[in-house]
Amino acid sequence: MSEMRRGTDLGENQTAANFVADANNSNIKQALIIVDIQNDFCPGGSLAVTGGDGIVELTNSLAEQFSAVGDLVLATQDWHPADHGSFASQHKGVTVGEMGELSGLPQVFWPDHCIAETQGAEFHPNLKAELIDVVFRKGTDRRIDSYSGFYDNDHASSTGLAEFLRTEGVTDVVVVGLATDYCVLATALDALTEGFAVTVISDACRAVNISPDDGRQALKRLEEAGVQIVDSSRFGSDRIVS
Ligand code: VGL
Ligand code: ZN
Repeated sequence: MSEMRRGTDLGENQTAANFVADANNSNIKQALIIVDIQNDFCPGGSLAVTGGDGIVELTNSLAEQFSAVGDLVLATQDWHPADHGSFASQHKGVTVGEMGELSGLPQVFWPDHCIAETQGAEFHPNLKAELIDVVFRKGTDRRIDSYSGFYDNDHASSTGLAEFLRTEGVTDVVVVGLATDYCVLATALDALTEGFAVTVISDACRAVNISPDDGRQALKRLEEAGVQIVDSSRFGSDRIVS
């Protein structure tokens, strides 16, 4: 597998154009995973991430690049029942942002958000949804939270994303979206565990930052785990980097 993935390393002297060419001329098959770019995570939403809408244009241009060369564009969608156990509103005396436990796991209690079939759960209106090949919904079981696009937080139930990627012959995934410190983090870590080569495009993500450094810490954790963290200026078919 490591042989197959060598071309994913964007070396010092390699151009981003080469990177894309390599990806298209070898056994590497890439998929873009757009994590939770939904109204509730954008300004005006119930769990608004600062600047959450600021990644939409960059995400669209990445999706266009992937789509143009026949690579898959996938998205995850946080999709909760109205009585989801991660909502502070479901627990007596619990306030938003407080830590507690859900299904025996540590849990941050959130404002009600991304309730299935509501406007808050819809993708940001400027996200080019027509470029998305398949959407994977998560967080549908009220008893447990699901930050990762692959598994619930207890890893007991799968969304089918890993199986789908393998069926499609995908070797490398590129992750962008909201939020860096929760769903991007969990999705990228699970992707690694599932054996994919993983890149996170840092400027195409935004963090909740309950603590001001959470986003930065998440990227550090990802890098230490083996995820390639890159800026979009070093990732793209139409840019030359030195
Ligand atoms: C998310 C908190 C709760 C996320 C989802 O998409 O990062 N964060 N639900
Ligand atoms: Zn959620």
